Amino acid sequence: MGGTGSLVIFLLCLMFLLGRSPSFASTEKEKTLAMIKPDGFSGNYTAEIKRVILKSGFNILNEKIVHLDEENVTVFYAEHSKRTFFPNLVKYMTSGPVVVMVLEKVGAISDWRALIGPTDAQKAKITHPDSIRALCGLNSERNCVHGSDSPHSATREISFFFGEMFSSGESIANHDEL
Ligand code: FUP
Repeated sequence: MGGTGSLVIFLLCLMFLLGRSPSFASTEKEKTLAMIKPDGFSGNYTAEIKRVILKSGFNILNEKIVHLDEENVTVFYAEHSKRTFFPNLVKYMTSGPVVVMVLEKVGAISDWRALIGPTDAQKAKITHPDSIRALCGLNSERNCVHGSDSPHSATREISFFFGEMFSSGESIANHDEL
């Protein structure tokens, strides 16, 4: 067998040993949690944001409107609970209803993060003018939308909203104006 044949066999063995199949792994659909925060919802940005979502090739698998309380926000943003901005974040996130959606597509997590833009909406308006946060966010606190930042967060956040906890959330299908 020639050098090329040996190389192919070596690479196949390596892929097998690593338990990977590059040609399939990158085409697997992924789910992420998207949220339209209180200012996005009350500012009537929901329809526009959903248009962008669908135009960008995501499927919206599930969606509903919920009004978070302080305990919900404390659990959802647990990693930030010791930060100085946390009390304001709780106030803002409980100030009105939010829309939560499960989005699905290949590369959903990073694609949705790219669409929403940087955390600080003020910076987004300069560096990412086409992003959703540039469209409807105000600053690093009131930044209009949320997106899971990793597969682990996506699993946790989807189950947070679409597990038992918020089974009483209103289906968005009841809101024709959206
Ligand atoms: P992101 O992943 O882009 O939502 O950003 P972070 O996880 O860093 O922050 C989560 C949320 O904390 C932000 F969406 C808003 C809030 N926050 C503030 O209020 N002030 C800050 O300086 C940073 C974040």
